[in-house]
Amino acid sequence: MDFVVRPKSKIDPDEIRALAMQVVQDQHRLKAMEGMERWKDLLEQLKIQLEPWKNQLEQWLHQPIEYLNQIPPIQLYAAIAVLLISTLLLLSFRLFKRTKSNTILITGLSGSGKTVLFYQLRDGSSHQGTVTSMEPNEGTFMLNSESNKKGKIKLVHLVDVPGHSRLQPKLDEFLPQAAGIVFVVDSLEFLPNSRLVVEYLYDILTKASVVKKKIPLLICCNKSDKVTAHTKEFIRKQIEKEIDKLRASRSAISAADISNDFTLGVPGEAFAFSQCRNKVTIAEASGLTGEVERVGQFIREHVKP
Ligand SMILES: Nc1nc2c(ncn2[C@@H]2O[C@H](COP(=O)(O)OP(=O)(O)OP(=O)(O)O)[C@@H](O)[C@H]2O)c(=O)[nH]1
Ligand SMILES: [Mg+2]
Repeated sequence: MDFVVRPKSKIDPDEIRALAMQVVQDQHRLKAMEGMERWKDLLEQLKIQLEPWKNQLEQWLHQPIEYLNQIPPIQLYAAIAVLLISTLLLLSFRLFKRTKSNTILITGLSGSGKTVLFYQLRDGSSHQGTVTSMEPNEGTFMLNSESNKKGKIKLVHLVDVPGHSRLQPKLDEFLPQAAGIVFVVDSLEFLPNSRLVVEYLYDILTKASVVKKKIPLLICCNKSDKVTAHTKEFIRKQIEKEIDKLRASRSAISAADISNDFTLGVPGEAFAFSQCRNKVTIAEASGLTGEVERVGQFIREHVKP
């Protein structure tokens, strides 16, 4: 059998492949360079277009810089300080305004009529037959007396804190956000409960959270619909007298367990509500019959529309 021996090719395939690769790479590089050239041209054009603007800006800035250089440094620093302080004041004022609370707390002994008052303010009805509250009753709403008013009215967040002695500490949870306190007193059963009423009121009026923030308080002499109800003047005098006595006994045992954050009144003078750091006012009302105008007024005074 004859075999044809082919002569070995002089063309090396690897060399050809390498050459082809080289050509492709060169083409890519050429394209990239062309692209870059185009960008460079564009940037150049932009630079030329922006040149007049740059000159104009320099001209504008030149005058104020010259002017600033002429002002003595002290005057300049003073002007900057005034600007900074007024900006800070403006910001803090806006912040303060935004965080102004709309919370009003209704508190007082059990059975004084807080829950009836709460519903009267909300719905204009008394929800007869309420039972002793075991939980704070709260809601955010428009006062019923203002339901016909037009325009923007700020909603009120009302919290009725139960008067049961075990639940009274709940008040502390709400005090930090309070814009005002309505302290409800049963004007019918005032005398038999006066000691308890005064102790609770005294504790509230001496709390740091109340004194420091000067939270206004309204003593609401409730159940004024009954003829046997005591007048607000009688109740005010009686409470002031009782606070006077309580103050003396509390300061005598100040080293003992009962400790109040602040003391009330002026030492050596008979106690009067006018001596309190926070504003204390007194009004008559009847949650049952809907005579709650003074309470509504107090709320609006401290929750601005
Ligand atoms: N005559 C009269 N009775 C009222 C008035 N307000 C409330 N009452 C009555 O007093 C009782 C107690 O009322 P509530 O509103 O439940 O008392 P509260 O203060 O919420 O009591 P606690 O939830 O236990 O803290 C109820 O029988 C009411 O009908 C009022 O203005 N006049
Ligand atoms: Mg209640």
